Amino acid sequence: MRTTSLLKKLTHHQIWGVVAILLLAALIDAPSAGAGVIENGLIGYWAGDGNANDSSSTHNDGLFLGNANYVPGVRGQAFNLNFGAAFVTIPDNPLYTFGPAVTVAFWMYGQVQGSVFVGQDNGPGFSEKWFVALGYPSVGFYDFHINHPGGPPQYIGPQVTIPLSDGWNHLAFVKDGEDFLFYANGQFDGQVTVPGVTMADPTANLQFGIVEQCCQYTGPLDEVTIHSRALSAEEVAILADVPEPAGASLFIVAILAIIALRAIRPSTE
Ligand SMILES: [Ca+2]
Ligand SMILES: [Ca+2]
Repeated sequence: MRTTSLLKKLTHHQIWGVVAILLLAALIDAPSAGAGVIENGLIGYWAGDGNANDSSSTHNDGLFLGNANYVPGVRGQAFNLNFGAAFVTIPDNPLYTFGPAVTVAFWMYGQVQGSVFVGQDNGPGFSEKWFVALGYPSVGFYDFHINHPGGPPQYIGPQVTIPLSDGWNHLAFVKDGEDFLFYANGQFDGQVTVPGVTMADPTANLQFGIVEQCCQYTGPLDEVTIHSRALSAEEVAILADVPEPAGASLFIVAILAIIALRAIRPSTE
């Protein structure tokens, strides 16, 4: 065979050269541990990989209650909030007393409406609360809801114009002072300015999938991140970057290996 005859022609040095190039190629191609994560300002990161642990430096671990189970996610596993009473609950933390800026982002599934994904809610009516939602209370709109005792409740968000897929979608809700910016699948999808708005600081647990027994999101949720600053459009795009499938990585390594072998093929003398 051609490959066998080629290998016979290689010297020890050349074989070790090939090994070194293959290792280097694998190293370059391997996703880094922080792929898809922005560390700067990260105060909460729930990856949903078989537990409700917080992988950020805050380490504010939560609990997945009810009929909790996990399904394949965008990265590793995802929380499956699909069983009616299943939701994630995380103790309040001083770091959730946000300053003027905050970014809440996550992967959700399908084109759902009327769903609350992430929030803290002290109770009904004009209680202290905040949450991020889609299609609630208005179908087809984003909602960054903020409420302080005495109200009025603020439902902040433009119309969704970027079509969501039937599969995984990445959403990011950014508060940058009085400006609220909304992103779908890494793309900017509108902005609303609310003069004088201040972020709510509830004492209630942070929850995924439900607030006040209302507006439940009944689907998979993955890679929930909270940053204590406004992420840029470029950073949101990194969060929304879908990891390369392993097959594609192996393909790239194989191509590099073939190139390497051809490059050091001994000249016929
Ligand atoms: Ca995950
Ligand atoms: Ca609080």
